[in-house]
Amino acid sequence: MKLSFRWYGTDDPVKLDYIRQIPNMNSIVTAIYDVPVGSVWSNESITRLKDEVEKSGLKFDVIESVPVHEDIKLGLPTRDEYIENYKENIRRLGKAGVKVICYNFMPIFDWTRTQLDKMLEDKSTTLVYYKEQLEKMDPLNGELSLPGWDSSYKKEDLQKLFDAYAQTDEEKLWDNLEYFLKQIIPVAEQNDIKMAIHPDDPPWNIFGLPRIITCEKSLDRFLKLVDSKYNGLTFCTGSLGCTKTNDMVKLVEKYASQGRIHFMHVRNVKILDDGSFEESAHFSPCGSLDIVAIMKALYDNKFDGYLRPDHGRMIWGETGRPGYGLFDRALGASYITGIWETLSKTSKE
Ligand SMILES: [Mn+2]
Repeated sequence: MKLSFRWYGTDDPVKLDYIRQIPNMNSIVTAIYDVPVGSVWSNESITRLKDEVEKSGLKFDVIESVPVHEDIKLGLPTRDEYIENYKENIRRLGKAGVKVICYNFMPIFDWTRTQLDKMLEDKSTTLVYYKEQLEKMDPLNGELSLPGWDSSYKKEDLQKLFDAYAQTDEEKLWDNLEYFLKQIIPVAEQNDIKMAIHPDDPPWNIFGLPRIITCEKSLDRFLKLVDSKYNGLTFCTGSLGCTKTNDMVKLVEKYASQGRIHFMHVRNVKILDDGSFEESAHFSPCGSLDIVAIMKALYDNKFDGYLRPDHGRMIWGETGRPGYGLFDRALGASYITGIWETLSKTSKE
């Protein structure tokens, strides 16, 4: 297991030097953020980013994300041009030593929450998804702002995208994903980069838009589209795990034993009764997931990919990017490291 940490570049209030001080930290997970989705990343900006990361004593080997242009997801004629750009990005990142690229295939919206600063009993704040709040949101009224989402869309553009997706059901989205994978996975193989799709978060349709990477059945289907180890998963426990119908321990065991998990996002989530959930501290009793059992499933299957603590709460007065402060994620990283050390020292072999 190679411990890693997401970093948003030089503008991130969480400095690389701080991340470096977290025990057992190995790699930085980052991306080029100042280019439009679908364009080719310049070699200069890749090199600058790599140098910056390596200067701090950490490794530059995981990219999250190279985003997939909506035209690819929609299967528009213009997709081929964007797929060529995507391939070029894989080649360039391969030359820079990158080993894993995380991406997702969610239409329009990335991870979705209804509130970013819900206060918990201990007065920390966290990200939540309340079904009741979501049902009151109108993505087309021009006021919606969501984290992890490109809010630069103009109202008219968003309406056009929604219209386009009205013709794109789940099966069409699967076809478009397959078309994309069949072109990019051979390039990933040639450049020794493992592609790792992030599951949909939350793993169900929102705002009437289809979502397909949601459960065991869909993960099986996804892995068969191109049956290569270069076509793998970012296994996000907080995304797949926000519904009780997904058994995290069983799924981690299954896909880790198949060698198809290249990147783990480990976080805990508290599932509420009505299809809502709250993000919680990593410690198992704080949420609905058994983090020790998840780590044991990885350990027993000799997981040697990358792993990062996922979102954290805001604690100790920290302010900054919701979910991506330093303190709670560092606590999560240390908790994970402690579990891993215990497993390695007490296992029989
Ligand atoms: Mn995740």
